[in-house]
Amino acid sequence: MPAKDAPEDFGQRLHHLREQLAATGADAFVETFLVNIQYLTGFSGSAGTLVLTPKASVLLTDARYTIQAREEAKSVRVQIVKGSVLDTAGTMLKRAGRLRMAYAPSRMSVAQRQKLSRSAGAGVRWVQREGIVEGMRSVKDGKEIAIMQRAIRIAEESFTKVLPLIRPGVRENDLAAEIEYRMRKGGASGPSFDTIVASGKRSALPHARPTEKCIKKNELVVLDLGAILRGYCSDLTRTVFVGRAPARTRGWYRAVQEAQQAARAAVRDGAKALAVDGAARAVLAKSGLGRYFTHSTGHGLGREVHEAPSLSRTSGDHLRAGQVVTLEPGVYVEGAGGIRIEDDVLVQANGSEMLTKLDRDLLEL
Ligand SMILES: [Mn+2]
Repeated sequence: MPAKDAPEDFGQRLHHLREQLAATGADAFVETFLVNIQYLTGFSGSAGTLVLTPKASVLLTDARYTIQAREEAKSVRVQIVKGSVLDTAGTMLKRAGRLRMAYAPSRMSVAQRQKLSRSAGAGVRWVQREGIVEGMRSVKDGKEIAIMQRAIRIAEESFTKVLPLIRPGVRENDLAAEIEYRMRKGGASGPSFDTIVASGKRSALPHARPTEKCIKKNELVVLDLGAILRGYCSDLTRTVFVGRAPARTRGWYRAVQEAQQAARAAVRDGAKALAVDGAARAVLAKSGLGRYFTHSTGHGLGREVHEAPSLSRTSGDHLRAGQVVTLEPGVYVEGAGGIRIEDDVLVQANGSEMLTKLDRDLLEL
């Protein structure tokens, strides 16, 4: 089968992971974070532990997943465990001899770690290795990007279908429900996060939850939505005005739009993520809106709706070709309202490709 038509190459991912572990002086690895396990093996169950020793790659799970694990995780040995998965994993490590065992402290609970080391015994030396799988995940291959483009399309189509419903008298909750229903009907397995519909003064809350509040004339409405397709997330925000927007609101909108354009112009392989954030921030500062931009410019997008890299003021990340990041500057003025425009962008060698195709000019409904 030619590579580009092949399903996700889990064997290749495991091989790549082993190379990276070796480069950091580790010869074994344990993963309990399910998102990483699915990326590495294809297994989509809700319980499991992946163990890599110098000689074996083993997915341990329980009897609920006997059939599913063998169907999904073909590049590893599947072991169905009757008792405690972690105890069994630890015992397996004990038998494997002396190991330098890498694990990511941010992805493993203290209780999991204690259970593993208790049954693994003194022959295993535990070494902390943060972000190895997340680093691999952040750079997408063509197949992953194609799936993400479809996830974006589902969100865009849902937004477009719901647009005629945004009118005075409609509740925020109803719009959020309609958006999520449309995404499901469009093929999504679910929303990437709880859909945000925030109107009027509530639009100044960047992460508002939809409420029973009815939309009124002459209000801003922020809609932030995303679809999950085959495990990959999209993330999209549009802000609309119900009625004719006053000059001040148009000015804010234009500034946010320009901030997003400036951020996009800074996106390319090798760019400092904080420089992308800085480009957006500089535009808003110049418009006198700097203090109303209260969050970071964007984040990586993939199997998690927020993943590496971080496009923030303090980020130490460098962008790499193949990463998909959001660009989502905003202004939030207490008592008045908020505006955010969010699109998903693919980092390329000399620039970027805008994956979101939806128009981003101010919509007056
Ligand atoms: Mn986002």
